[in-house]
Amino acid sequence: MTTLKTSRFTLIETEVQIALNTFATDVREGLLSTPKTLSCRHFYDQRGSELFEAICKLPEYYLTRAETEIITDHAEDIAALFEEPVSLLELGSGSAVKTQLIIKALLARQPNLLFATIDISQSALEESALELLQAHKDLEFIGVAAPYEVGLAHLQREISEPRLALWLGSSVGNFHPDEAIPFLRKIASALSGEADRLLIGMDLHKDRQILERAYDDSKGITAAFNLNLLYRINRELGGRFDLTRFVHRTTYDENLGRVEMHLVSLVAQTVSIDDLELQIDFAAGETIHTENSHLPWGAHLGSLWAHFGDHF
Ligand code: AVI
Repeated sequence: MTTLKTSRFTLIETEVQIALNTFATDVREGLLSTPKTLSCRHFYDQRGSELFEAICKLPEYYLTRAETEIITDHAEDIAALFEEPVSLLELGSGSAVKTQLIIKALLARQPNLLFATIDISQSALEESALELLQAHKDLEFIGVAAPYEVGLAHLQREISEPRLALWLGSSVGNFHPDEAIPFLRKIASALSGEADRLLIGMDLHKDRQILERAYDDSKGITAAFNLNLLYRINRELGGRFDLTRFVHRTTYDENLGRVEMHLVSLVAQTVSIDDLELQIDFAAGETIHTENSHLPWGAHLGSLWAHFGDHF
């Protein structure tokens, strides 16, 4: 573990994070499997993170706007849930407007605030720290560059109760419900204090048209975000994907209750990835499945409450 500390800023890089730089391994496994897949967690290199920021500002991508409205209306009520000064913890890097609304509401009730955030990307943590520390002089920032589970275990020891954890943006939707429940259990056991709370953003069912537009916008930004995975393979692994021979496709699967993103090969082709010494064959119309965004959380809320009602 490496720790970098100045007066209001601590950055912790865990060994597990270093070991988890698995882009090459995941690309090999995903493109050799049937059907072909690439994990959505590899979207977020520098360019991918910029494109995601742009997606969040699109008129079609209602999620960010809806969540910001809810938090704007309720930030003070959320802060008022705590009788004592609280520490804030976020899964994902907390530079966004939504986090700042909560920070402001908490700082209106307590003299200073410890804000800890877990993100796999060290550069996202550094950018977030810069923005937040400049905006709030009474804030102390701890960034943990780690997968969520590792970061949570670490912060559970380091940060005393009461804690308010944020998991926003419907990120839980990128998990299959079978994976989400065990992960939520881990969060619950890390935040086991009587006064600890979790604020989580979950999307609900919408009309097919609204959903498909949200993930296939008219400016083509989501398409660029999806195709960036192939650019990333070209840049980082010596891939030879011709980007004019793949297109972005979004479908809403009503039975599975999820929006799927795919990259479709327009022609039969073989693509080399030099650094991996791989040749990948694609049939015309064959897809690489890159992301699921699950929506049936409305239906699951009852059972979630039964599991976690005592904690959240
Ligand atoms: C980060 N995650 C919750 C987004 C989502 O809606 O699934 C990622 C995204 N993919 C396409 N647009 C946005």
